[in-house]
Amino acid sequence: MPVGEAPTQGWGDGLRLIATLRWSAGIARGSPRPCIPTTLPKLGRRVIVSTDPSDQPRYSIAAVSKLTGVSCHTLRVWERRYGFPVPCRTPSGHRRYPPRQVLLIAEVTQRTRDGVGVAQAIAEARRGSPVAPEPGRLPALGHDDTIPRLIDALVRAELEAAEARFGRACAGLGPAEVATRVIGPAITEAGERLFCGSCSLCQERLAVMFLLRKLSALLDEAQRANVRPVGRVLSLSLQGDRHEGGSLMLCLAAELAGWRAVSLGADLPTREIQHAIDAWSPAAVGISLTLSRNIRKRFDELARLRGAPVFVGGRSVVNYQGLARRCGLEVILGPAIPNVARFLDRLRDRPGEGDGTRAPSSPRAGSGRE
Ligand code: B12
Repeated sequence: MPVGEAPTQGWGDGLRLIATLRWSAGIARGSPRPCIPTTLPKLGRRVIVSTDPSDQPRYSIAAVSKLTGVSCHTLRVWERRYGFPVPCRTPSGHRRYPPRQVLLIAEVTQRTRDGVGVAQAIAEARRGSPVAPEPGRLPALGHDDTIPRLIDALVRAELEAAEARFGRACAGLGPAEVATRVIGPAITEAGERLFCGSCSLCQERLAVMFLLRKLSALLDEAQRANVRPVGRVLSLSLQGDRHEGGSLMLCLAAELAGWRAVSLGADLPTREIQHAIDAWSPAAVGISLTLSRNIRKRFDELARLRGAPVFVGGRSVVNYQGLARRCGLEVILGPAIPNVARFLDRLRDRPGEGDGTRAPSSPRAGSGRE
């Protein structure tokens, strides 16, 4: 893709902003990627990205939250607790973050996902140098070049090489680790390459499809090993959301925890969830939320479901926790593995559940609005 010619979609641009800033701030790990768009659409407007990324506070807390995936609440807590990030204030007192702060927040988030503690990651961001993960916490394999080399092979469609690299990356890892330390980060890497223009859509698709197949294979294996499941858990993503990765992760998490995951795939109309509950009496329904489009409408629909507790998680849930809870949904934050297992363990201990029998047949509590 020529420099400056951006795809038109919203959040891809956010990621590209971060990639751009990483490049222009000169703090990228490894070699800079060939993506230096000069204009970016931001929340519907075109804005010029300065060559000095530390200037011009322009992003509201909500925009930063959407760009980085860190909730507004967490940004305020970090500010209070660690003195980071340090936004400017408008005359009316609203926070405004300069692009460089957005980059640093994204760096901190990435490092925490890699197993570094928040305080440490913030100290590192301030110093501009990486630190080792806390002892006992597993880093993503992305610290070395295993994941990038796997994606290199995939975007070149060298499938035998990709198989070999995937096999090496997974050596000695259990299924949960393969999913969380290899497949998840590799899908993210492929997505980042697309959005910063260093690979094309067909290359990203090839890589993502390869990795989703690996995730499905792990799921098959986990299902075969799980011979006496505790109860059924439905897994899906909602109508309008075609992302399957989160719901497959959810299935894997459930199977590894001893439950039978019934995968209903992506883009499922809510009325079908009700049919599935009526037909198969699951102990719970798990929903992976990647997009926040129409989220209020969807939550209102979910509030009317009867017959099984509904839990939601995924990247879009973070800013809609209150609304979700008011709609009677259970909110699970963080990665599907291990958090789904923790939730299901608690569910097993509730009377009348965990054996596939139904929860009380009442609608979910108040479908309030945010
Ligand atoms: C692959 C992909 C696609 C593929 C999906 C193919 C498929 N068969 O699944 C396709 C091409 C269809 C696609 C389309 C679009 N995509 Co897309 N896509 C991605 C990509 C690259 C990977 C998503 C993925 O599978 N990740 C792997 C899974 C395992 O990770 P995950 O979903 O984050 O799940 C983790 C956690 O969130 C959590 N989790 C997930 N679910 C649950 C549930 C529970 C209960 C719990 C506890 C935890 C949990 O656990 C997982 C880790 O263990 C991401 C970029 C990225 N870096 O992630 C963009 C991304 C998700 N897509 C995005 C967008 C904007 C789109 C499009 C709108 C683009 C467009 N303009 O067309 C469309 C929307 C289409 C639609 N209607 O759904 C944005 C979403 C931003 C947002 N939240 O608003 C992203 C983040 C890219 C970006 N940075 O801009 N996409």
